Amino acid sequence: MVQERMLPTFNAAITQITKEEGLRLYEDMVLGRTFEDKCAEMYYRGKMFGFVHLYNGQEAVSSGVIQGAMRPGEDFVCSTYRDHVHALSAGVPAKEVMAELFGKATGCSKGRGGSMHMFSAEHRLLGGYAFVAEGIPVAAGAAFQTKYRREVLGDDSADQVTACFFGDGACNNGQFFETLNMAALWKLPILFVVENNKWAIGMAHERATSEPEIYKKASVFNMVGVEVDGMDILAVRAAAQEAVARARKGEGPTLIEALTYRFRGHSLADPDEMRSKAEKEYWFARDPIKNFAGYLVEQNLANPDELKAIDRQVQQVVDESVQFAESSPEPDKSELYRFIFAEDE
Ligand SMILES: Cc1ncc(C[n+]2csc(CCOP(=O)(O)OP(=O)(O)O)c2C)c(N)n1
Ligand SMILES: [Mg+2]
Repeated sequence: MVQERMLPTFNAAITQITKEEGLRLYEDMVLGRTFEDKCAEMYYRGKMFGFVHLYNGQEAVSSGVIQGAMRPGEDFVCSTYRDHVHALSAGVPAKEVMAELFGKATGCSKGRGGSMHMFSAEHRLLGGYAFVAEGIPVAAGAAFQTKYRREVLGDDSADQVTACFFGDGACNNGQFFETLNMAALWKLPILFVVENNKWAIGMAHERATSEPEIYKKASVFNMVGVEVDGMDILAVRAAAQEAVARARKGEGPTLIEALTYRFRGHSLADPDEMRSKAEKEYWFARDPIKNFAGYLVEQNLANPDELKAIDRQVQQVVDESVQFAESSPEPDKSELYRFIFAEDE
C-alpha cells in the first residue's frame, strides 16, 4: 500500500459548467496529452535535442487554470522547463510549439529556445524557465506592471492577472519566499500555482521540505493558500476562478497547491526508476482526462462519439504540427545575434 496524502474532496455538484465549456476544457487537456505523446515519439526519432520534460498527467492544472479561469491571450502565463502544455493552453498554436522543439525558425521562440524556453509576446506567455524557481520573480514583475499601469498611470484597461506555474521543488528555493512576500505586501494580481507532483527529479517531496503541505506556506505572508485535487479539472477551475476574481478586485495573490502526478519520468532522458510501481498505479487510476470524460458523459454534457471526434481532430492538429515543423527552415546562421534584444523584433 502506498501512503498518499488525502486529496481534498471537491463536490462537482456546486459547479456550473456548460456543454461548450466542458468540451473546450476536454479538448485542451487532450491536446496537451496528444502533443506530449507525439513529442516523445519525435524525441526518440532524433528530431529534437537537449532535455525535454513532458507534462502527461498534469493536464487538469494547466487547462483548469488557464482555460477554465483566465482570459488566455490577455492574461499572463509564466512557466518552467515543463512548459509545452502551458504554452498550448495559453493559445500558442501547436505547430509553433512543435517547430520550436525542432529548433526551426517558425517556432514560437524563433528556434532559439527549444523545449525549455517557449515564449510568445502575442499570447502573453512570459516564458519557460530552466532554472528552478527562476520564473517566479519574472511573473511578479508582470503582475507589478499591470498594477502600476492601473493605479499609477490610471489605465483602467490594465486588469490582467498573471498565473505563475512551478513545481514542489521550487518551493524550497529562496526566490519563492522573497517573491511571495513582495507579492502579498504589494497585493499583486497573481496566482502562484504549485504543481505538487511529489517529486523533484529523484528527490521525494517529503524528504526535501519541512512542511510538505505547501499551501500552508502562504499563511506566513498573510496570503490566501488553498490545496486542490490537481487531477480534477473542475476542482482546479473553481479554485482558480476564486483566485482570479480576488486578483482582479485588487485583493492580491493566492497560492494554489495542486496535488498532481507526472505520468512519465522527469525528462525523456530519465529511466524513471525511483518511483514505486504501486505509487504510479495509484495515480494512473486518477487520470484527469479519463475522469473528466466520464463526468461529461455521466452528466449528459457529451456522448462518447463527440469525445472521440475531438480526439481525432486533436490528433490531426498534432500530426499537422509535425509536418509544419519538419518542412520549416532552420534559423539562418547569419541571424545568430538577432532577437537578443527586443528592438530586433
Ligand atoms: C536552480 C536550479 N537548481 C537545480 C536545477 C536542476 N533541476 C532541474 S529540474 C529539478 C527538479 C525540480 O522539481 P520541481 O520543482 O518539483 O518540478 P517538476 O520537475 O516536478 O515539474 C532540478 C533540481 C535547476 N534546473 N535549477
Ligand atoms: Mg515536482
